[in-house]
Amino acid sequence: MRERSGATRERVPPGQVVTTKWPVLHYGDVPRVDTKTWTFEVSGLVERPFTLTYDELLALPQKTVRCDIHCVTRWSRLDNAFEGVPVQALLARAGVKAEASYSLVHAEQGFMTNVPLSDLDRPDNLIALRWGGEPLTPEHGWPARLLVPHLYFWKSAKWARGLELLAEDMPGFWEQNGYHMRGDPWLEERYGGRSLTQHEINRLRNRSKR
Ligand SMILES: Nc1nc2c(c(=O)[nH]1)N[C@H]1C(S)=C(S)[C@@H](COP(=O)(O)O)O[C@H]1N2
Ligand SMILES: [Mo]
Repeated sequence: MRERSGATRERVPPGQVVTTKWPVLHYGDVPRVDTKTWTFEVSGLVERPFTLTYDELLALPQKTVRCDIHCVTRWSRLDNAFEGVPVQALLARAGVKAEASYSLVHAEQGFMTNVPLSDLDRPDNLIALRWGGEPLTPEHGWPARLLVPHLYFWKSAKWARGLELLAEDMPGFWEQNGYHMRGDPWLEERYGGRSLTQHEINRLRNRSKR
């Protein structure tokens, strides 16, 4: 942890502490991934759903995003250089339908996180493949993770496998366990209240598929 200069303070949301390390945080085990069978799917309320192989994803135009990341457990890491495929390029290719207003990001082992479409459809969001010029390490999400740098980092699903566009909001894994549905670090949208029951989750899932 470092002392904060004035300039740093302006970049660090309330209640956060800067770290120069990059902690590893996730539920469950680091999945084993075989890039020969790996796919990335864009589905749900889109005109042209599609599935990419790993090689097809790698062949798409990529860009570098320099950003700060903010974990809800109160660490922030400044000046990260992620490289990957812009989420907006995938959304444009799929053709998001007018009814879509939310998304669920799907990852290995059934992990999900929900992101409103207005937060997903932003130029700094990536399907990130590299960090600091090197491929992501397995514990940080190799081969591909979502990057949504303006929201708390739990929305940046590691080991991402797809985006599903939905009409209604549907809580993902951490959100079902009480994390906020949106997660803006500048508004300290950390926890949204109580955890949901399985019955409530099933009801929401049926509604969002309508
Ligand atoms: N698949 C998956 N992605 C995940 C998580 C998880 O449990 N599973 N945890 C989230 C949380 S809570 C955080 S803070 C970040 C941590 O990313 P890092 O380990 O690369 O720092 O990953 C997010 N992405
Ligand atoms: Mo987190």
